[in-house]
Amino acid sequence: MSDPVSTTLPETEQADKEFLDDVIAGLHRQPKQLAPKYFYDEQGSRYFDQICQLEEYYPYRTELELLPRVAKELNDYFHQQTSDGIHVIEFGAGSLHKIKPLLEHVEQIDEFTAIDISGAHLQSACAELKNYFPELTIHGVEADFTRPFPLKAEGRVHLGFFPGSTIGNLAPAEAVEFLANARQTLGEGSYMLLGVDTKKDEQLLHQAYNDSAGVTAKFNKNVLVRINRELGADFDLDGFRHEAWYNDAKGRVEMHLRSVREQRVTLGTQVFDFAKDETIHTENSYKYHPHEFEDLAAKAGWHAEKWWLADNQMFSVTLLRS
Ligand code: AVJ
Repeated sequence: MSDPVSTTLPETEQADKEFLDDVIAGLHRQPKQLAPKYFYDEQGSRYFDQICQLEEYYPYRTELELLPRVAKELNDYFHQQTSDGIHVIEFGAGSLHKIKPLLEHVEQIDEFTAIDISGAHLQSACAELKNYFPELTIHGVEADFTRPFPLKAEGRVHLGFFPGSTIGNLAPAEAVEFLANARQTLGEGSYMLLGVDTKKDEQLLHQAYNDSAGVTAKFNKNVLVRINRELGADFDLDGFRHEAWYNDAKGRVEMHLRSVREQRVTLGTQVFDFAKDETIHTENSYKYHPHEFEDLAAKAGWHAEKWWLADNQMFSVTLLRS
């Protein structure tokens, strides 16, 4: 009899094997957990785009409104610093909406590398961007952005770009490690521009991750849909409920999938038992005051050169210098 796990697994695909290994390891942990990067298959990336259009989800729109002001100031700043061309490297680039204000206002940018785990989504986003900015050299790289990658030193300015508070998915120690790796990758004399969500009223945070249309719930559950489809598991989607809350002590929003009853889930030869009310922890979204983030970046060797706060203080952008 064939093993249902290995038959659905293309052996050549390293990434699929890692997905399987991570899921098994995560579901054997106590408490159970899954990494948020696994939300983003084709459907998951679409759900995330829908979240960004929600009234309750303030981070996307607040940052997008702040970025033109940031970009205009950056343009002046870089003209003072250098006459070289700027190569922007975006980590976890998604649908490439955030880069547009930078490309519109920072005149020295002539090259753009977008790294994202969702390959097909990235390719179409890159093609669309090329229509808007035909002069720009664009590279799309399908990869987990937390892995170090080689970047050729060509005597030009490297500007890392990490918008959307994606850094909030990492625990503070992991964020320091990521920032230190990015500093290594980008090299001496480089810069990094990050969008960071701020600490704020708990009610607003709660609403942002518990939207009334239920899109965030679908996004959260999509990881189970994906595990069923790609790895052949038998999660009953009605057996789990979306939950998100602000953990004040840790300064983060947590997302979980809570088992509505006692149940057993099978994945190939693996069996996972869930108690009633047991959760799978699927995401952390850390929030930082600008000065807290400055301290975090300093631990990775970066100097916070400038920072901007939205008028309503709901979101911040920080420029780091190596
Ligand atoms: C893309 C990680 C920044 O944490 O707000 C949105 C993902 N999760 N709604 C966030 C997310 C639930 C988002 N990040």
